[in-house]
Amino acid sequence: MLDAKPLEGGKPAGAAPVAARVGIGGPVGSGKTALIEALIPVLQRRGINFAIVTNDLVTREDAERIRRSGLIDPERVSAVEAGACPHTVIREDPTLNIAAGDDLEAKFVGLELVLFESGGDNLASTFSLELVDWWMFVIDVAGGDDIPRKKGPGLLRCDLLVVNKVDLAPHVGVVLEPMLKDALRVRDGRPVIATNARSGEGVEAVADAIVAAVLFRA
Ligand SMILES: Nc1nc2c(ncn2[C@@H]2O[C@H](COP(=O)(O)OP(=O)(O)O)[C@@H](O)[C@H]2O)c(=O)[nH]1
Ligand SMILES: [Mg+2]
Repeated sequence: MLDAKPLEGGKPAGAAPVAARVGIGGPVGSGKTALIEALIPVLQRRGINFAIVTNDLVTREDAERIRRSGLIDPERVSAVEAGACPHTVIREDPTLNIAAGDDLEAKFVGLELVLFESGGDNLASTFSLELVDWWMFVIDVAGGDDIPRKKGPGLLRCDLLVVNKVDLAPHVGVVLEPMLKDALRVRDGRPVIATNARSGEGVEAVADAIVAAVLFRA
């Protein structure tokens, strides 16, 4: 993965067409991997040719979990070991992730989409647009209904904010509607989708958003 191919404007030299690249960031445990697991069958049903890159601090745990899930050809899942700072490899120096995406694209002809799961970070993590065309940020209801009001750059700047674990709201004393309203308000009305990655609630809407934003399909 370190022997990245020569890059021309972030794309592999001579390779066309280039798959759309979508980032999935957010705090540890918010449900990024669970959302990917829920998205896999939805994207497959829509006939989308896609692959996944995960980022963990010093392990390949998320990649192994997705590979073992039986939901997708394990060869379509790559792992980048992010080292100490997960945001470094999605923002300051995304070379390893770009190379992982390029490798997948070289391996799977006609690849249309690569999903990049960031290592869990804090509310400040954002993706470099050298790496992704579009990115979402996943927070969860159990993290507290004050999270949107804390306005981290990840939450504010992402193309889509996902508020996951809506099923847990009654158990953690959160009233969902005001939390979603706060999220929409701090984002000046840019998209917010509520999900339960375990039951699949809201996941079709996330797929719709990805498809409309980067695959330009209805
Ligand atoms: N109740 C509930 N649990 C969830 C949901 N999404 C994820 N989880 C659980 O939250 C934990 C962390 O999820 P994971 O996908 O590993 O988070 P990540 O660190 O952001 O990738 C796991 O135990 C998941 O099963 C959800 O929508 N509802
Ligand atoms: Mg994960």
